[in-house]
Amino acid sequence: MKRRIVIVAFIMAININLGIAQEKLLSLIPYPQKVTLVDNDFNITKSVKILIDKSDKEMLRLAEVLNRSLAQNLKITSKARVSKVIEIAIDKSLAKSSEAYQLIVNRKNVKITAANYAGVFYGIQTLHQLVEGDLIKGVMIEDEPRFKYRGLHIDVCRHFFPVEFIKKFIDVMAFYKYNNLHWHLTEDQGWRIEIKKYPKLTEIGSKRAQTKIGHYGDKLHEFDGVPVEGFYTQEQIKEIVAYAKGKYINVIPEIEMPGHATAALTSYPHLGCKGEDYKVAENWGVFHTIYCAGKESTFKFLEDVIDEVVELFPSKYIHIGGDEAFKDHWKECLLCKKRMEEEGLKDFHELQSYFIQRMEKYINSKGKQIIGWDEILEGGLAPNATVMSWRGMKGGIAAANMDHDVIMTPGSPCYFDNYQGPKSDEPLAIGGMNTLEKVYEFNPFPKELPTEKHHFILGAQANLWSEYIKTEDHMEYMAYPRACALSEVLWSSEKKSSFEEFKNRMKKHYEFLDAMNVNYFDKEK
Ligand code: TNX
Repeated sequence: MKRRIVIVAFIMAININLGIAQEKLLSLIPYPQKVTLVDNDFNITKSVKILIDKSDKEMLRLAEVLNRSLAQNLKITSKARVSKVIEIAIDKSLAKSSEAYQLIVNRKNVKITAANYAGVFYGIQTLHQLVEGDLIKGVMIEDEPRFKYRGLHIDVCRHFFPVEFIKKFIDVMAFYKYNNLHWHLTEDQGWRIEIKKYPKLTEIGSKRAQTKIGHYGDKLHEFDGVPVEGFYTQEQIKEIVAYAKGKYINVIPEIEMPGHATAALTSYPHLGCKGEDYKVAENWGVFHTIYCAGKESTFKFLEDVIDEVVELFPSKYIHIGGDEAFKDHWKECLLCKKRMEEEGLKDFHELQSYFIQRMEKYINSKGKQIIGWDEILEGGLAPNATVMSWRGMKGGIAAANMDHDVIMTPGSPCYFDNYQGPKSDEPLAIGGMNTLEKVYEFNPFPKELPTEKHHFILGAQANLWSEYIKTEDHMEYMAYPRACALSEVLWSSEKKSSFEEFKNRMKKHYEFLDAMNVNYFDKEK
């Protein structure tokens, strides 16, 4: 009896291994949930047509997306009777997650079906990765993401990155099935979003005279004398938001408060407790400058800013920061103390919580939700807030246990501004060590969190803080291939492949990145 069990287990093991071994042949990232190989490839010839419902405008646009991703110019038809077709269609009966799709490739046809357009779009991304010359590998794929929030964050404040680069960044995100771009738009070192009511934010706040040379921990404080400036006009912001939408990526703006506000206070000094003596920061680290929580004018200003922001971003979420707010200026401010008395707040954490909750109420009244860094847990969490857990996973665990939504972005391994290889071989970075393997092995569900709370973990995100990232090439170098690994963490099944096997598939993806003219770190090269 025992022997039979052993034999059955052995045969099962062989089958499972063979299954995985077979899958290894396909260089797909993120790897789909279910792949079955079909010994029956599809040949793309000039006579192949794209079959769609032409009365459907979005499908027509997706047919063009398909043509572009296949580097083809195939005719688009609505006639079902043509012989060889690549069909893309909505099928409402596929009621899986809103981003699920099915992809079938055989000798005669290619067919992508999904209950929603996003699924069709993801099917097209997978199809793109299956093309070898004029051949598409025969497969049957059923796919849907493991997490509904799959994000990358980009800091355009410490260094500015132009519109064209943001679009290119979005292109690569879409290729790896990310669906949220967290756009960090305001900081001590620069305010990067045009606000019509407060023009000085960009006239003054988007410019700094120079930048500290070297690491901020260095004793020597030498500056390079090179001005850094730049901001996005509202027209450019709309352009980027629309561009991202076309790739099923939601753009979440971050307007930092109450700390990280030096550029705003340099533009409008009366909003700070001190009322004067601010300068757009030229160094890195955490600053003492903070919006005054005692003045009504601070809230009026921030509400006005939010009024313009909500018009520009259809995103359900507005990120309001909340991180690293030193309270020293509040402690010396009579108005802040008066506010605490009036509101019955017992410490400065509670004053920060008052600040965030007041802004949350305003943002909720606009039909939007706030996201804040995990410091917003201190002094009392705003009732409807989603928490971004960055100081490890503990903030996220606490928030999920309080039935709040969470996005995991722990410094290790989600801070892509950290080193990815030996320090001596790498360009200057902030510190840490987040290797590709560490990213690949990341599990956004912490062991300590009870399973019944897992649904509060919406997903995860990697952050690209740009203190030491000055160029587009360098930004891409820090992002890839780590963002490829994270895409698989976020999309593929928990029982995903081994890291060795992922690295194998990555070889083909270095070619994809080359084809997209994207720079990357590649230890193997
Ligand atoms: C912490 S993460 C910050 C950023 C820095 C980053 C550098 C967070 C909410 N605040 O201001 O750029 O570390 O890794």
